[in-house]
Amino acid sequence: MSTYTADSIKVLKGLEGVRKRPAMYVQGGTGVDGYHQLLTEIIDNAIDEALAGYADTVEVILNADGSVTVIDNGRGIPVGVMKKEGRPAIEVIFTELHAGGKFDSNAYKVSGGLHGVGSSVVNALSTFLEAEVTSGGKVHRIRFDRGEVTEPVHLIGSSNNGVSGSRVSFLPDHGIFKEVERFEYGRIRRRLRELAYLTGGVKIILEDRRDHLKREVFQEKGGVAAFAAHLGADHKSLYDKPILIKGIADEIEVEVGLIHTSGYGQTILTYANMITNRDGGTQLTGFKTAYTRVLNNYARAKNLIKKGEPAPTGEDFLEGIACVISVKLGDPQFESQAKVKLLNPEVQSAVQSIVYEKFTEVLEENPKIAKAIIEKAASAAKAREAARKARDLVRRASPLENDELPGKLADCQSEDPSLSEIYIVEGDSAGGSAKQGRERRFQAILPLRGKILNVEKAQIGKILKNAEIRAMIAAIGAGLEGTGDDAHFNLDDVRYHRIIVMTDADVDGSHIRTLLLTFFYRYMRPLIDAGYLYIAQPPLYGVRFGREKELRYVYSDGELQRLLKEKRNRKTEIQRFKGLGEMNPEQLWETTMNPETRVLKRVTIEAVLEANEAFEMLMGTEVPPRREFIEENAHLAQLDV
Ligand code: 1YM
Repeated sequence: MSTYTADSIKVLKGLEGVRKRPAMYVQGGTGVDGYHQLLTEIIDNAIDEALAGYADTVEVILNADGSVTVIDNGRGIPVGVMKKEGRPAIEVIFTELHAGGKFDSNAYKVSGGLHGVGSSVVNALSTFLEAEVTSGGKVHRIRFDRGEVTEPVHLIGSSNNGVSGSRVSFLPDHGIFKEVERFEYGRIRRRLRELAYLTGGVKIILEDRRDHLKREVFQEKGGVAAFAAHLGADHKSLYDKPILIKGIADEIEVEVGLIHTSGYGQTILTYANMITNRDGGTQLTGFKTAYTRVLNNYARAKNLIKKGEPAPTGEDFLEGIACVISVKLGDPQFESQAKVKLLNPEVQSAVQSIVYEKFTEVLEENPKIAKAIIEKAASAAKAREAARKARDLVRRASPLENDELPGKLADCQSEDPSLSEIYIVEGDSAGGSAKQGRERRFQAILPLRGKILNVEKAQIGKILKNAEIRAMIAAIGAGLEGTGDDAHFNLDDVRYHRIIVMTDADVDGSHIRTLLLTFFYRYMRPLIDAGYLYIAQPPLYGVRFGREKELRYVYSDGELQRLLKEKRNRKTEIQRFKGLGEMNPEQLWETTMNPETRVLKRVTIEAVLEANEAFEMLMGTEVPPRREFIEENAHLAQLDV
């Protein structure tokens, strides 16, 4: 047997293994996640070429036939025959498992999705894969079907204008990714936009040729600093330009972008080799240590904390920050397959020393910025003190953490949370109807009076004094999180596994619903993650037809139009329900509360980042688009938050 044949048998065996057990090679499995990871892998190869300095443009095209094309203007994937293998490099790259690392001359490879198994896995799991390489004035092409070479590398043309690059097209095998329909524009867009920030200047184009042509260009020369500004854009910033900290230590590239805003939350995104680490890790620890130390030193040296005032803690210094920490290194180690946390200890010291040195410089050179940050932290410290006192007060008056239930609550009889529901109802009169109409064995009612507090705009001390909020905390019975100190939200203590927000179907109702969702999002987030939060859907109209006057409930304007068309010939009576209070208890039960007939929308968080954006856009700013947005989106749940 010639080495060529022996090699190809080995290769086939390898790729066969991938097709037999795809989940072993693709971290996201054979669902939508895995499907998109194939694309991520090819995109990452193109991005690597850009980061190595050889390409400045990467293009992704979603083709009409469902396949995808990725193009870069780099050196071109090598097509020459490799002496040792006796085969063209490009063929080896797309057919040999683990080919990636062996040739990589890059200091690091950013691709993370397939833990380095790379291009050959994409090939094995695609009905076809085609690559065209332009380099040295020649254009070559190779094609594979389900991992097997069907057209070996051959010359297809010449190119005399000095351009070079790679173009890879493939169609994931739907016999393997059975339940996946197609590539999702939104998901790909999100990743490309993120990459545009993280690469700091690479031009990234996304084109969709499937339904109607759509094309977007992402290019962020401002890099992580622009990213931070974007994350903080919904609040007023405390100074003009975001701060950029950059450096290399111990062969680890560190980039931090940050800005301080008038908001009260903190948004910190952490990346290692462009992979997001949701739980941070050593890069985050290194940053926080240096950041706090620098600010403490500065405040002390310049006497910026007044005598008798509480000293800011690390968390106080982070109030209102929007920050992106990105590190690139040769051998990233993660806590789990999901790569949620970075472990490399050397990263902590690298980030710490770079942030310490550069951030000190920034403060020395910009005393106004330094003063703004420290004043903000001092006020956070005061608010924290006040909150602690308020919490103590609240505990004494009507303890958050004991069993005392609010007077307005009409509780259910069941004590089994998995069977119990609570309706949080706008207004006392609707609350009254709901109390009469409910099935008291498992349905509890908590009426709220008027508008609830906008928690985005209030400090925690004030939030905890608000009667409506205290009633919700006590009724739900699981505390709250995000208030610093020792406060926790404990999902196991939740008294109802269905928490149903029921507000009027008008602008005020949707505003109240938004305020409630914001509260839950900020302070009882695990409720949403667990799928316990719902929105009730009361009808908009009651319509009667003809002589027998049968009453039909209608839940949207579109439905009303359809119904009117359908029953055109019968002169009709339309009643618009302006508020829940206009329905009697029986009607409320029948339309909105009876588990057999009602429609509930579950509130989910698709992407934390987008939820954040949506909420901040809705709740955080002073700008007018907010009201417009609320009015247009009477049904917030449709936002997918
Ligand atoms: C659309 C996807 O894969 N571009 C790409 C890949 C490579 C190179 C350039 C490249 C890298 C190197 C030298 C090097 C790859 N090369 C290899 C291997 N775009 C896309 N552009 N010359 C060209 O890293 O030294 C693997 S990928 F293995 F040949 F080096």
